[in-house]
Amino acid sequence: MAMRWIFFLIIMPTLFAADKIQIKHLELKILNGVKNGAAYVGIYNGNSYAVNLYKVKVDPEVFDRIELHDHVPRTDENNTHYFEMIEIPEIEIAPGSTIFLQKGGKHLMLMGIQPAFCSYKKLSFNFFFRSEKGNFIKQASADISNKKRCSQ
Ligand SMILES: [Cu+2]
Repeated sequence: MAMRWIFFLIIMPTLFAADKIQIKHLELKILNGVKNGAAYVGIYNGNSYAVNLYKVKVDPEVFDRIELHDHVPRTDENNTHYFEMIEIPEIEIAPGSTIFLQKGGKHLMLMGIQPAFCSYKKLSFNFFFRSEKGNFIKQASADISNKKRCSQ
């Protein structure tokens, strides 16, 4: 009986944490003839504490890997301003707020699109979060039935 309660107390907080995360408008940008793609998404954190997205994996694995990216402003030797895309270790989402991973800002980079990409109509994305209440995973699916890339 005691064991059951210990199990309950350890597991339940992270289940609740996942329940209060909403993954919205997951959208892939995959162009013809390019090696990498991007994914845009809104993530709402309804918990009373911050959560950090630190990894995204796709099932089936049709990309070499998925990286978290940001655009940062830079200035070159001719004093020209430009944005550089860099990999970042994680993305924090404050309590009660939504973050939009989108073009020109933080985004998911789909590295190395494999030929197998064209064999599927749907992909399942697993978003890995850490928080003060433990780690958890949230899933969202992306419809990829409409792909110009694979039409020839
Ligand atoms: Cu990128």
